[in-house]
Amino acid sequence: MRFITAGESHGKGLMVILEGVPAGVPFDILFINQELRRRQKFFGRGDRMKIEEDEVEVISGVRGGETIGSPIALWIKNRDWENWKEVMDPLNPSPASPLTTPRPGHADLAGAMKFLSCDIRNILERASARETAARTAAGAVCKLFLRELNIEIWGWVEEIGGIKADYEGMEKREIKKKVKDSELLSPDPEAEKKWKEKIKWAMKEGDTLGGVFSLIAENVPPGLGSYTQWDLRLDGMLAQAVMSIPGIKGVEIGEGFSLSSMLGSEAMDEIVYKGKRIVRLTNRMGGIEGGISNGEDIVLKAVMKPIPTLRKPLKTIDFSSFKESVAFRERGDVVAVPSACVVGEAMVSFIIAREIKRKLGGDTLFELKRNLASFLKEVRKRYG
Ligand code: EPS
Repeated sequence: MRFITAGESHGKGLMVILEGVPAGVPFDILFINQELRRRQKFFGRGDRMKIEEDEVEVISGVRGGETIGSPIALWIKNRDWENWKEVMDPLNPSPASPLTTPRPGHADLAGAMKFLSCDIRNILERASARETAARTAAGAVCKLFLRELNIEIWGWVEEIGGIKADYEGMEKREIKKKVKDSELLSPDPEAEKKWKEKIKWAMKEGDTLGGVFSLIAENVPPGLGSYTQWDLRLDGMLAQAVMSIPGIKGVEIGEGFSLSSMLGSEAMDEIVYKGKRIVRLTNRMGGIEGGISNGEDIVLKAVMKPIPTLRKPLKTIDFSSFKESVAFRERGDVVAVPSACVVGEAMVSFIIAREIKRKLGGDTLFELKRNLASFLKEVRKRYG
C-alpha cells in the first residue's frame, strides 16, 4: 500500500491517491468527512478554518459503497481558492509582489534555497499543513479497513504550552470518553481549561504554542514489521510516518526517552502465563519488540514545536536586499497540536494497514480476514 498527495494550500484543492486498499471495504463517506472536520475545528486554530469545510469527492476506486481494489483517488476542494485565484493562477503571472522575508522555523528559507526560488510563496504553499487534510482522508480510509479487522487507532493531547494533562490511574475506556468530549482532545478537563487560558493569552501576545500528543493502536496482531532488515522495523516506520507531520520534532515509542534512566530490571515488560495466555505485565516497550508488534497496544508520543507563523514576527533577513527585516505575517493558528494528533492517527492507521497487508496478503477484505484469523489461531495454538 502507498499514498501520495498533491495540492497547494491556496490552490484549487488537494488530491490523494491511495493504492492497495483491498476490495470489499465498506466506504463510509460520512466517517471520512467527520475525520476531516475533526482535524479542523479545534480551539486555537486560525481564521482559515472558518472558511474551509473539508469534505471529499470520490474520483475513483470505490463503487456501490465499497472499495474495488483499484487506486482510490479523493479530492478535497479549497474554499479559500476563490480569494487566491489570481495569486495562485497556474498559467499567468501573479499580481502579488514576491515574498522575500522568511519565517524562522518554517520551510521558507531552506525551501527557497533548495528550489532556488525568489518567492517564498512557491515554498509555503506546499509546505503548509493544509496538505495534512489529504493525509487525514487517506488515513480515514485505512481506519475503515482496519475497523473491519477490529483494530482501532486513536489519540489524545498530553500537553500544550508546557501544561501537562494529569490522568494517572485512569482506565483506557475513560480516557477515550473524556477525549471524545473534549474540545482539545484532553483526557483531563482541568488541563483543558488551563490550555484554553494559555491559548487565549498567546493569541493576545501574537505568539504561538506547541505541545505533545499520544497515539494508540489497539488490537494490532503480533508479527507486523521485522528485525530482519533496518527498513522493515515497525517502530522505525511509525516514527518516520509521524515525524513527517509538519511541526513534529520528536517521536517516542512506549516509555521512550524515560527508559534511559531505568535499570534493565525496571524497564522490561515481564512475560507471564495468565488466563491460558502469554501476556506482559506492563507495556513500557509500547507494543513493539525487535521492531515487531508483540500483540500489546502500540503506544507512541510526538512533540510538536510552536507554530512558526507569528503575528508578532521574528527577526529575519530580506533576501532580496540582505537587509534586516521582520518575517512576513500570514493568518495563522495559535496552536495545532490537537489537529496534528488527528493527522497522527491517520499516519499510524496507514502504516498499520500497510503492514497488515504486507504480512497477510490478499486482494480482498475476505481473504485478509481469513488469513488474519488463521494466523492468530496458529499463534494461539503455539504460544497461548
Ligand atoms: C498554515 C497556515 C494557515 C493554517 C493552515 C496551515 O493557513 P492560512 O495561511 O491560509 O491562514 O490554517 O492550515 C490549514 C489550512 C489546514 O487545513 O490545516 C501553514 O502555514 O502551515
